[in-house]
Amino acid sequence: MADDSIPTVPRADELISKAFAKANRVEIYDRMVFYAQRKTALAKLDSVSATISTRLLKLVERHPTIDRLDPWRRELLDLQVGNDKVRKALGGLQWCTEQANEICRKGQSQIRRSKSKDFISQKVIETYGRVASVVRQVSPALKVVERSRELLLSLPDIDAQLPTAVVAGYANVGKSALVGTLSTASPAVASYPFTTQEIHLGHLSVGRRRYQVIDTPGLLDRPLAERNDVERKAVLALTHLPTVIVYLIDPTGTSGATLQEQYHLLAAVIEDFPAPMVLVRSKSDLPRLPAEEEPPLPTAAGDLPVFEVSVQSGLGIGELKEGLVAALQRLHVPSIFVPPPWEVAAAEPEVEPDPI
Ligand SMILES: Nc1nc2c(ncn2[C@@H]2O[C@H](COP(=O)(O)OP(=O)(O)O)[C@@H](O)[C@H]2O)c(=O)[nH]1
Ligand SMILES: [Mg+2]
Repeated sequence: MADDSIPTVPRADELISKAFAKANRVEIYDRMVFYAQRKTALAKLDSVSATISTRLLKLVERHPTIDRLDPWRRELLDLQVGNDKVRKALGGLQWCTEQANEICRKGQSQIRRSKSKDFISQKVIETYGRVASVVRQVSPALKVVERSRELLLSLPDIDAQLPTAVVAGYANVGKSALVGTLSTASPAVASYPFTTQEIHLGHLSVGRRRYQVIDTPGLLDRPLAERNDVERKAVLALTHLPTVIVYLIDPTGTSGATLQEQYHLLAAVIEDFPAPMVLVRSKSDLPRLPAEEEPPLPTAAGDLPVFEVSVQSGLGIGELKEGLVAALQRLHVPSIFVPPPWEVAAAEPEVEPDPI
């Protein structure tokens, strides 16, 4: 997504010293010493306002508009930084460029009218001071934008418009093996915010269609009720993606989890996640319990399609792909996320900087 291009965010004092250092190198020649001094002073202030406004406006323009972010990223950004805070911070930076330009322009107009060398050097120093002060005022806003940038850049490279299979189930039931088999290339690993977990992101191509496959070790392996509030919201944010949950059941006993335990989690995942689901019984190349010794599926899972597969022998993988793709195609995928007009209005930059 476009967040690759969010430029690095300077600290207020860095921006100030960079702008002044650059302006201090400006020197305009004129045969008349006084005119040389006056033209140089005017050009220095041009340089200061250009450096500051270019840098700040680039930050504002290249930061994704919150209301155009896909709902998954928007939710995670809200959890991490607070979307209102980010909106205000961006508004604050915009305000700062306008103030800095205005201060320089006023300084210049007084310098233009002056015939005194002392007045001019005094005015340059005074204008620098006023510019530095408005930039310092947005120091908290710069920190907020930096946190927003860090979060957006750290997120896994998930395309919120692609139908996505999220693979869930106990540890060692065969999730990674299955995601590896379904994926065209080897899955990319990325950390998932607010959890200590990583997710593995692969792609499944069928004909010209592409789908995402996400392996979520540790995200969907225990009921959400056992997580803290932020973690729970971060995991639930996955349901903002067009998602089919693939729940793996290992009936061989080799994973270390009993069927009772796996069904208990299955019932919790069904309850926690409002997403269509397919069930997969893994490792079908291995011996399993006699059918009569298996506990019944949770009632809520009674009508779900079940696929018996073995990653080892390839058995059932073709059927699973077909069934999964059919479920993925039935998902409603918003073509482009377009915000309602009242959200656009609310996103208009504020006039004052955030006084945090
Ligand atoms: N025999 C057999 N072993 C499998 C199969 N799928 C996975 N395994 C093994 O089960 C273990 C756990 O698999 P893994 O994919 O890491 O499980 P995860 O923790 O759910 O990701 C590994 O040793 C795999 O080699 C299968 O279809 N057949
Ligand atoms: Mg795994």
